[in-house]
Amino acid sequence: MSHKRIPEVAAPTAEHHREPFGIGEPAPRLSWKTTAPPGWTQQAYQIEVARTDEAHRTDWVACEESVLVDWPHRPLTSREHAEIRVRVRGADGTASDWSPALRLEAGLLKSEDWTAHAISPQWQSLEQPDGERRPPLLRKDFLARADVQSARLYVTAHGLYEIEINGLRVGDHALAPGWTSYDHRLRYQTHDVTKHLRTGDNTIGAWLADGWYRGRLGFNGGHANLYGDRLALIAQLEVVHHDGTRTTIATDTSWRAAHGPIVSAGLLDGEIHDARDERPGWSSPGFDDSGWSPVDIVTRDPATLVAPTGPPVRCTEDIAPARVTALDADRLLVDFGQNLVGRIRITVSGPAGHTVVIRHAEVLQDGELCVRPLRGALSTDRYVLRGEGSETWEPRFTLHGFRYAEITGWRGGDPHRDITARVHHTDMARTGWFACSNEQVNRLHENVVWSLRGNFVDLPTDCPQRDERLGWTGDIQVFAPTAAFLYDCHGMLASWLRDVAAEQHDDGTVPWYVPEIPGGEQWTPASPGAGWGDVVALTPWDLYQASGDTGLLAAQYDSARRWVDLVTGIADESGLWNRGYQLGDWLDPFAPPDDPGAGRTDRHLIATAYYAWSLRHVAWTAGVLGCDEERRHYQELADRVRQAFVSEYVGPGGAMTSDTQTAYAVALQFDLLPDAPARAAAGRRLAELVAAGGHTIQTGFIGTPLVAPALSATDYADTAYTLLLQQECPSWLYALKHDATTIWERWDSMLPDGSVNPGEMTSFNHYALGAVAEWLHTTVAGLTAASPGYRDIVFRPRPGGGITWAHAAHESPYGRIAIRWDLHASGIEVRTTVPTGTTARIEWPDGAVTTLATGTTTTWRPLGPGRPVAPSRHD
Ligand code: RAM
Repeated sequence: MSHKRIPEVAAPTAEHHREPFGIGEPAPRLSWKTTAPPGWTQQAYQIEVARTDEAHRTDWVACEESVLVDWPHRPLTSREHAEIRVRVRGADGTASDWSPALRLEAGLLKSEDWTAHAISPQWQSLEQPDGERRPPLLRKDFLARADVQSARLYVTAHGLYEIEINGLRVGDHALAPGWTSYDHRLRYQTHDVTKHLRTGDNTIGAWLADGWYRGRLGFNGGHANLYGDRLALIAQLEVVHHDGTRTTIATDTSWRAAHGPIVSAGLLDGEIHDARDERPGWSSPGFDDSGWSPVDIVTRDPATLVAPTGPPVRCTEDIAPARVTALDADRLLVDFGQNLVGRIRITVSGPAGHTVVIRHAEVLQDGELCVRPLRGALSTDRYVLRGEGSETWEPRFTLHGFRYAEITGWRGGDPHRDITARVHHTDMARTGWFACSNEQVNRLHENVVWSLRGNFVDLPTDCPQRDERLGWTGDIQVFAPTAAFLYDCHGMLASWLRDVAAEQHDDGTVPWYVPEIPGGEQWTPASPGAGWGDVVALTPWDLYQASGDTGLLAAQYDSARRWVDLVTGIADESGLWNRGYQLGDWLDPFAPPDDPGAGRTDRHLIATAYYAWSLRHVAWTAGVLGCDEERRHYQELADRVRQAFVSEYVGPGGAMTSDTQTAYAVALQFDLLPDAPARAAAGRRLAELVAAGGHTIQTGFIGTPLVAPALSATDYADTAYTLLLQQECPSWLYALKHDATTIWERWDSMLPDGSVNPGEMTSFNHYALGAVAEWLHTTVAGLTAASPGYRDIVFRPRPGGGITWAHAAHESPYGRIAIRWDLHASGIEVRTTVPTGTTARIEWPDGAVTTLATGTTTTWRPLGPGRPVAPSRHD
């Protein structure tokens, strides 16, 4: 924190954009962060919107808010560029200077802006849907005048695309345009291509591939052509001249298509690239495309084209091999030391036609790749050499989940230099950090971060390696609070939640996963599932808590209501949701490996609990949105369901009908118990059950995120720590014995004897059980939001488990929040950082409260009772 007397404002941000270029909001809400002396508060702000034709400055607006403030001027029009600056004034009259500018640009905001047609190689009308379908290249030559002022490319595809102009790749997005509910919403991307153009002859070229649009997806063999059987490109290159006029080069029937060097590219199966078939110069002028084929126009309603609300998928890190073992003369086993999601780049040289085969796996068995957990995903890339010196290749249109690779036909030099794993995921800003004195807990936390990275690939997936990789609603429902602390995932999840709402069935049923694809008898047609469908009521609220974004609540409100209204229709007269198929406490370690839904907690107890909890959230949401009548309606229903829950599942003295950790944890955390004595009894029983279980885990997807918070909320934090620090199977730390670098799907994805769990659902990269990280942030380190967007902060450290210090930091909408506590022989020292614009306090383990000013403060409190608190020190 700065000691300057004058407040300083950083460049503002728009909506949740990390890169506000080609945005879809005509009136984006603005946020800014101020650094000011302790005690300073904003009383007024002024915003300047500089646009091409005018610079508008608002008057001083009397307002304390600095997060998601309404757009202050007339809405942006398509393609419009604006520069925004902010300044603020405090109660004492001190005003900041103008902030640095945010530069933003609108995309194409109206469907009439699109003149581009969706074009597809003509030959695709003759392709056999299940035959070999080689991905195409598309190209077009065009002329550019000398007076180019700027150029923009608006682009999307049926399938995946990569664009080149004059031989140069455009942008660095991977797997664009991403996976949305294509029939409702297809994202387009905007690129500044001014520098790609030159006066005179130019060429634009596109690679296309099957991707999610027509590639094979899903389990049990999966399905291809889920959205259509023809790939297509929609590209609109707009060149603005110095005199303000515009020339547009758009996809139409003048483009030409041919097969390229990619033989096949599947998200599950991998990519085959035959470099002998490359067409040098194909995306540059002067290339002879007379032998190329014509294209057809296919259908795409431009009204379904939407701008992204979150960042793209891209390569965020390169990882060199940690260990390389030669298995045979030309077969290498590469260990990257980290289970990750991405693809491998190789540099090789050898004769034309020689093939290098790269297979991927998360784990080894008997010194070889163990590919059984991949089920129907081949995850194999093949590169066929051109035969001309050193060749560097990386697949374009696939990603794999792996730590290990087997490379056959290796023809490279030093593998540590010539083999690289390229980590890919949605390129969100990191916003949360945690560390403590226990290295194992730190590794557990790192594993959570890695599982988040691997599964936030345009949509929140369950796993990144096998023939699944779906947007399972239950997984993100339990993980969203953790995710929203660690990364700024609002833009990405807001987009996905739009798709969830769009794919919600007419009766309100939320699909098990979104986008919804056929999934066999168990999942198709989807039926309402507690904990999964509840994503529509709970996750917007969780994101709102992290961001303060009421707009997201408003956008998802109907979807949330439709869900609870549906359940109200299914529940019995008393309010119990006691019928229908339920997954229960999925993957409870007591469930048989082949029946993960058969956990020990009554499935309908869980269903009714979730029903009440979602009703409560819908009532809160209605309250925030000012819908008072609905708030009352849902609150009354919530109270009724709570009563029904108590009569059905909670006996006299608080004993529950399911005597399980999950039952007690759910009842406590969803506030379903009648009174304080019942809560105390439930806490006691929960602690007894955890102790009786030898402090090993006895919970699945539903109970796991709740058990430690429920224990610490009822004064059994010590029990929670013992559970956290357990190393025997099943436990959070058990996986570390097997060198886990991500969170597993099953507590025992790897069995204690080192063999891979024989269950046919055994992922090593699944974030759901990592939701315990939320407890590390809020309770071990003690950083919590007491109001939406961290406008009010409570530091509530609860030391235990022999941990001598802990630290957490979060880049909140108001700025950086941090805590570090250290235990000393006689007391606890807490150093906190509180951003301008927020209030904060420390709630000590003994119940005392210290109010904090903004800035960085060190506070000390003795651990024994009755000793005075040392005064806080502000620095
Ligand atoms: C499996 C995965 C997924 C879970 C569903 C119910 O496919 O474990 O994470 O949500 O089942």
